[in-house]
Amino acid sequence: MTLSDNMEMVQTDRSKIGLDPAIIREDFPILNRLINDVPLVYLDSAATTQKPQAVLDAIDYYYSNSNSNVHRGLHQLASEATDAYELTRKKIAAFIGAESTNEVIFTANATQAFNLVAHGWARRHLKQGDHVLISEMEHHANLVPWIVLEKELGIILDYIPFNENGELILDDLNALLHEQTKLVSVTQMSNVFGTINPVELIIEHAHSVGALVMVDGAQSLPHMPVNVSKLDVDFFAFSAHKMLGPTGVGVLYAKEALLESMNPFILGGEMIGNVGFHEVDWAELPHKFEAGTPNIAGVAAFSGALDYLDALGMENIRAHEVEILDYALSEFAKLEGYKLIGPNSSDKRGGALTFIGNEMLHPHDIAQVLDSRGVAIRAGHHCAQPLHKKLGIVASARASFYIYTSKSDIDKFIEGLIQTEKYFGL
Ligand code: C6P
Repeated sequence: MTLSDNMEMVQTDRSKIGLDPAIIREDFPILNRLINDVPLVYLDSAATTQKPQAVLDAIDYYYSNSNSNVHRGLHQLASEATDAYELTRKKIAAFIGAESTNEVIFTANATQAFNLVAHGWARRHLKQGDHVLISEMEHHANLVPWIVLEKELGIILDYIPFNENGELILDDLNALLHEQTKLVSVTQMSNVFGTINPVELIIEHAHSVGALVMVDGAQSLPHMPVNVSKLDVDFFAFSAHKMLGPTGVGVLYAKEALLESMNPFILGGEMIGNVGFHEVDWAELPHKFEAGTPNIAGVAAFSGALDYLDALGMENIRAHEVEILDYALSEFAKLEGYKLIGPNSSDKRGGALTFIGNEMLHPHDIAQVLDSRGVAIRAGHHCAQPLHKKLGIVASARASFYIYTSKSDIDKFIEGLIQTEKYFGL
């Protein structure tokens, strides 16, 4: 049996699971852990999701049976490793609705995908005075590369503002978009507010002035159906580790013609066509953008994650998270000492509940008390400092959900928040 066969087997097994968190949890060994002598309640899936046994097995299977380098060797192991690597590319193309596997570029993470566009596309095609439009709620991955280009290339960075509910203010979109706007780059789901942004509308408006659009799918793709061809998006970035896959694997989707027009970002082996002592040309797509030995085991194992998500169905995943979020929002609303950040209804929000306590209670303190009760949440600026600065705070606390999150997890989280206030005498 080859690694590819093993992946097909994984798919068959996963098709039986249904979307019952109690059953799903059985596939995630780490969820059996005790933290501080109590069962782990993992509410930090927006940072990274836990991995099902299928993905753990795939990593083990790859190293135990097919470990080799890709696209290089002529021996059996090299061809198995290459097949597994390329099979994942095919599955990703189908999962996101790309027209061709040439449009799926493996990177180390979503962050590297943004850097690839900033270096490979923007440095080649933008000049001083061109505008790039992003939003005030962007993660640093979709912010820092543009700030650097503003300083180095003289581009002008404009911002779509957000309102008091953490929603984008799109009334002035037509004024923000003009002939000098060459790129719009926005998140489909905020990692802080959880807001689901109307990227379809933004794409339509941006294209009408000739601007390209990059969408940050790091938080959206794991939680809802996305089809890049239907969206007509030009660039789309995401990370495998936020959707059951291993760390160290990300993807840049881009339309093929754009990739053809871009400079490679990382230079070296595998991405070349011909090299002389003083000249070089590039390999065909997608290899032009994949220099050096990639994370083969991670890519191969990501296949198992995609199968798992496919078997559950992305519509069902979204429906489950809406149910969990509705329950969490209604329980949270009964608490007096905490304030929700972002939209308060699940039709505008993904599976993340972000909040602050009163001024006596730092988000780090909340996270620490919850941790002592086995509840893992994230506290900090979540790599979105400008967003927090606009809110006049330095940090917030965030509980984020996924397919294995149950209402009983939410009960323990809410009980933890009540106990936190008692602990600090509030
Ligand atoms: N957000 C969070 O806890 P990387 O680190 O490259 O895999 O993903 C970057 C990234 C880009 N965009 C959005 C919207 C994100 O949420 C993230 C990662 C994590 O919110 C870690 S800061």
